[in-house]
Amino acid sequence: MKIVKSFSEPIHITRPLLPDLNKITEKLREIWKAQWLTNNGPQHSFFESKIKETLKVPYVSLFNNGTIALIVACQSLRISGEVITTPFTFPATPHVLTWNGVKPIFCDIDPVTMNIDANKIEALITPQTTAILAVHVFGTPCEVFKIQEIADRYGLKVVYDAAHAFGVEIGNTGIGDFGDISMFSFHATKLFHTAEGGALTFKDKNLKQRIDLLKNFGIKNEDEVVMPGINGKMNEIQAAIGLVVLEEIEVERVKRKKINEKYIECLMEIEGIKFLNEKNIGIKESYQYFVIRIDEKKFGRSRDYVYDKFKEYNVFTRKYFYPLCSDYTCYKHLPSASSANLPVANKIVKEVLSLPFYGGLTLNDVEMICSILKSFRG
Ligand code: T4K
Repeated sequence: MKIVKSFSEPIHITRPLLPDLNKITEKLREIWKAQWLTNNGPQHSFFESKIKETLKVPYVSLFNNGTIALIVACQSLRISGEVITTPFTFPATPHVLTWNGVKPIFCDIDPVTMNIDANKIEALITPQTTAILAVHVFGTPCEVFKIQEIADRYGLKVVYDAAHAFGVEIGNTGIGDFGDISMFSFHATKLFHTAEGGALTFKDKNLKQRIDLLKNFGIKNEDEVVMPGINGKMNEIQAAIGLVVLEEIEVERVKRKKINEKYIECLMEIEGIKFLNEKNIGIKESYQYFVIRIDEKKFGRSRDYVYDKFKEYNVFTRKYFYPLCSDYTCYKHLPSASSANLPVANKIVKEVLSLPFYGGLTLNDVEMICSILKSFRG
């Protein structure tokens, strides 16, 4: 039997893209010289224009993190009552609804993409529904055309949590160009980051002014505060990091594409292991996560067994997005949170495992991770 070795150093789920420190220092010098640290400084303005170009969207507003950005997105659209969303996501998604005084209504997910199942949205619409908050989970686009068609028919707003979808395109259209507003997260764990940070993208020119006011306490000028805003501003250091990281993003994407291919090559033959995004024709991918699904019956071991066992080999995988948001103590009382209402999500959440995925991982590391996984078969 082949001997499977452990890693000598811990292998994490991700590592941030860290550009040459000299490039960051150079930017910090510019900031120090300008004596301007936040509140719409020169780095921020330049970065905003760069992000607009990169994401191929008409309007952008930068934020200090993705969660605050999403809270402001809901405020700016005056979303109220009930919003249909997915239970298979990071806690931030339903929490922003609660912070807006809105009731999340959980909709089941698609068995392949793991995104909200567009075919199940309509049955959940009530007179209180004002919007759909969908997530491009792991960077896979939602059924944007079908969702828009439903929203138009019922007069609903569409907000996308595109936290994982930096640079994703459908055809030649930036993913942030769909729906009323999309939110991108620039957290350190994302393909593209500003340490912490985020952005909203949208098509409506009037929203630009409203969103920019909302993220700056509603201050219009020294004499007028026109709405109850919050502090959502991205600072100059975050913007500077973003400008430097942006220069390296395509190189990182190519590295991740190769790692993705290596994983598929090594895992293809294993019975009971499925991948996400096997065929995504016409889609430019984010390469944000590498996610597998483990069929316990066919693989002979459960996802939880694999997750625990990997640690013995110094490999730290993640069960994103377990537990389902519908199982949180703050949401499980909702009728839409019942497992009978969410059969696909409840099945998938026990199968998913995100494997280490970042540009610094070598192809040899990937082969080792896959050999370790193979050795777990029951
Ligand atoms: N919507 C969705 C769908 C999201 O996934 C997220 C965030 C949001 C909204 C909210 O956006 P932000 O407000 O965060 O901009 C991480 C991230 O903190 C979070 O941003 C992300 N989603 C989520 C999927 O992953 P944790 O709790 O898993 O992070 P943590 O600290 O356990 O880090 C994971 C691993 O990454 C570590 O084990 C090692 C590595 N790491 C992490 C950091 C922070 C590093 O190597 N260096 C670092 O600086 O949430």
